[in-house]
Amino acid sequence: MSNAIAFNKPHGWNKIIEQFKKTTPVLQSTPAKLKQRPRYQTSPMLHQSALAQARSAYRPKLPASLNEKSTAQPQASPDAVDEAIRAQFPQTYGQPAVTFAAGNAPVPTKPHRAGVILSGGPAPGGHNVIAGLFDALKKLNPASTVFGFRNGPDGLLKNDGIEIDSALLDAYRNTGGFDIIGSGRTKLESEADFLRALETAAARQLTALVVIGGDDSNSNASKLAEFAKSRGSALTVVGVPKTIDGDLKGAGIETSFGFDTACKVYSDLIGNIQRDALSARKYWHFIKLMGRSASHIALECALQTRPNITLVSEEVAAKKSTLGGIVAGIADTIAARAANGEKFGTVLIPEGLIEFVPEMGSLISELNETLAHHADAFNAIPALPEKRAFVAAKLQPAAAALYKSLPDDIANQLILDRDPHGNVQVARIDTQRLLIDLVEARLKEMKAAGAYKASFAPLPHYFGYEGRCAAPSNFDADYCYTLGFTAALLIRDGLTGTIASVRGLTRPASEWQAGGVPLARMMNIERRHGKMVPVIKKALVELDGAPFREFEKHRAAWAIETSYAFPGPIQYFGPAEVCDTTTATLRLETAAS
Ligand code: FBP
Repeated sequence: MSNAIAFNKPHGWNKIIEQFKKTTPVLQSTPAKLKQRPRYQTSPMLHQSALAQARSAYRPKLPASLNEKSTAQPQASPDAVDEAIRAQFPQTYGQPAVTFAAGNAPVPTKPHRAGVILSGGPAPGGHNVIAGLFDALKKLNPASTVFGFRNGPDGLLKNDGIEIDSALLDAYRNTGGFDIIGSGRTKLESEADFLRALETAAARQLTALVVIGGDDSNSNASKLAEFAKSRGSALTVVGVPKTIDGDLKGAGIETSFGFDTACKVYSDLIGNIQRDALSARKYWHFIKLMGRSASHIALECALQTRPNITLVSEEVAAKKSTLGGIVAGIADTIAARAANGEKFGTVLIPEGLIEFVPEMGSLISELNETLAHHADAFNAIPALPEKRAFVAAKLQPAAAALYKSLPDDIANQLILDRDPHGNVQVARIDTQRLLIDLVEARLKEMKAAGAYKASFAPLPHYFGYEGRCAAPSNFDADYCYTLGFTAALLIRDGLTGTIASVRGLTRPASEWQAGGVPLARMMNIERRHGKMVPVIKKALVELDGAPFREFEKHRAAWAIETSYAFPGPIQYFGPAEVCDTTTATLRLETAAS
């Protein structure tokens, strides 16, 4: 067994780096700059509660077939071949998916130096992915090391990070958050980024890179793997499916980590609010839930808590619903409940709703265009009402009418809250307040027409950050540790361009099946910023899928009757049916498959 790491292939990294340094002066000075950087400080360990102390001793469960002796069994490849994707991923597309089966002999493994990145928004369990990776690599060869890049892909590009040792890691086992090394949203997507990444890998003598991220980060991990391989690099790039949004799934990925915990936290809060609504009997709670695009979180929380109304963005888009239609539907339910003496209720609103309402989508793209083309004139106008009037005058009549019908604060948000590319920041729009204002106006009209007699006392809420860094549920703690352990075996076997996959997740953890799926197989060609590019398709809520159909069966009754469920807080200690059961989404999808 050789400890040497081979970087000296004829077309290997050294050559790439030398070439790149010649053309990119900034890189030549990177090492000197790095020396001046202060040492990375980890979060101070503040007071640890009794629960946190007990939780740090939790030993995540692993599948019985998964340990350092497990061997990779290739799976049959699907018959259908996507030629367009294969052409873009000639090195990694044809690889088989693998499942790890129990083995009984140690597998000789060279010491690995694995880099790890946490990419995008935090999700509960990220620290356990690193713990699983670290523990497995050490079991495979105690001389292996794990290097964490700070603040996401940026750390890789800047060669900024720390070696993760067991003392550091032990303070983070089973905790929420990504703070062990931080996360970030820098994208690793251009050829220059990939060259820079390979330079860092060479400088750190990395044999592997683990990218813990969502659909975009894993798409880019796939491209980096392909790029590295096509240039003779031995770097093994492995992905891990992360996002509370639950929209990275398919092709052997049953769910992304973090979705389980985040939905349980939000459902606990919604249940508490519903108990309050039922007690005080006077408020309508409009609750926006995170999930940038897909409505999986809202749908899962609906299945857990049975609120009166849940909007599902994908259905809104499919039915081409208008804002007016959505508002009328909510107002009618409020009136019907009031007629039954129930002047209270709950409405769940997915964060991405606005973009899925076709007329709002058109308005937003017209606003983006207008603001881009008339930036100077717009910026020169001092007062907000005039700014709104200026913009409205430039819109097509339908978009202008919709824009003028919006409450002032939302109309202001649409023109002021813009991202670095100048686009409207749709996720920041207070949809819960927008709906409250519009519903209030509609109820006034209904009152005037004698169709509604009660009073309406609405309260807005937004749940997102409350759940993203929660201490992982047992499910996420176990799933993440298993994903990390699996990533280590994929590294051991040099399976670059694969994503760690764990299947059978509704069964006890001991029965889960771990393996890897080629990332290129999850790709499809999509238009992004005017160009056709290969990306992992975002998994939106399927209207013919089992979770939505289950919701559809009950929603009419939940709207009028009061059928609230109160799931309560996540339990970490107790019987498996209380502590380890995962989401309704996963259970329903699995039962239907
Ligand atoms: P990821 O897809 O990166 O996991 O992020 C999920 C998310 O929590 C979304 O639900 C939300 O829209 C977004 O992050 C908010 O992130 P930020 O605070 O960076 O705007």
